[in-house]
Amino acid sequence: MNQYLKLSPAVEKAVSEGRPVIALESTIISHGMPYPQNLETARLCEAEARKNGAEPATVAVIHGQLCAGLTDEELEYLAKTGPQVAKASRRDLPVLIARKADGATTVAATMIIAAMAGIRVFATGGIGGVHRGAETTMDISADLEELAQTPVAVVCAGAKSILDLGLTLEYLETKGVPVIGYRTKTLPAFYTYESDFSVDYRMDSPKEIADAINAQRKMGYPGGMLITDPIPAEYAMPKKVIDAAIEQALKEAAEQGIKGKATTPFLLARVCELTGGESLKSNIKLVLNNVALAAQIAAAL
Ligand code: PSU
Ligand code: MN
Repeated sequence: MNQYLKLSPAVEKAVSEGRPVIALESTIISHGMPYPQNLETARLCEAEARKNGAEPATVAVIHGQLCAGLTDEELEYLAKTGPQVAKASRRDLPVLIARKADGATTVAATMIIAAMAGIRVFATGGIGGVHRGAETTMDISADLEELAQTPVAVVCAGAKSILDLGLTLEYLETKGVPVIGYRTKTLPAFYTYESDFSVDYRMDSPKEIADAINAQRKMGYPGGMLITDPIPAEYAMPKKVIDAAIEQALKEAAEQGIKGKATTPFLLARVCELTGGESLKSNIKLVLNNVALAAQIAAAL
């Protein structure tokens, strides 16, 4: 086992016994939602995974250790410290380890640590992707490269339209990442259950998805899979409301010269503020929905 990896006793036991385990990320806790809803959501996600028969492994870097499975004190620390905790993507891991520092892991970094731990399914809210205007900024999330090379299936509610959804799909196609729609042919757009884009394949059961994941592994080539799980209709937001908030947030980001790793957290926080509590409520519901599906897929593997 990797010398920097540390599994919680519950995760270690579940992995070694071959029981279902799912990874959960921590940037969503520290940079994706405000306190105290972030802490409540992190705890609810763990409970939802257990309810659906899977052991939750929330991933973070703590004192330079790559942790899969956190204590409640660690969850609370990440939630309360918020954006003061380093946002940790692939490029940040070596430095955080060397400095024995803490980091909240993005989708990319969570996939790396999940794969090291032998965890094959991971649930989150939304992934990073190709940002609008990427043809000049070159802002493309490391999450996409990770999906191309690391064998973990990521369940998400699609992507927020802070991203260019069409270019994100093109990038995933180039990189050979299958994009699955759970009970839909349409790519979900996070707060809304549909967009103008299509997924590669529609699948209607956790078993069907598990079969594709197993086939990908048995072929012996690298890479993950993106499973998009639409927000339940009763929690979706009106498209007009959310589009207006996103446009406003993008405008402010450009005016303030927000760049690099600050871009996604800035946009997430502004969209949340601009829509009041409504978008946050949707966000929490869709994450829990994804956790339930991820747990069912892990059980079917
Ligand atoms: N999109 C969301 N919510 C999130 C993120 C993205 O709707 O919380 C977080 C995830 O942790 C994701 C990261 O991996 O932002 C992407 O950041 P960047 O675009 O800087 O790669
Ligand atoms: Mn970026």
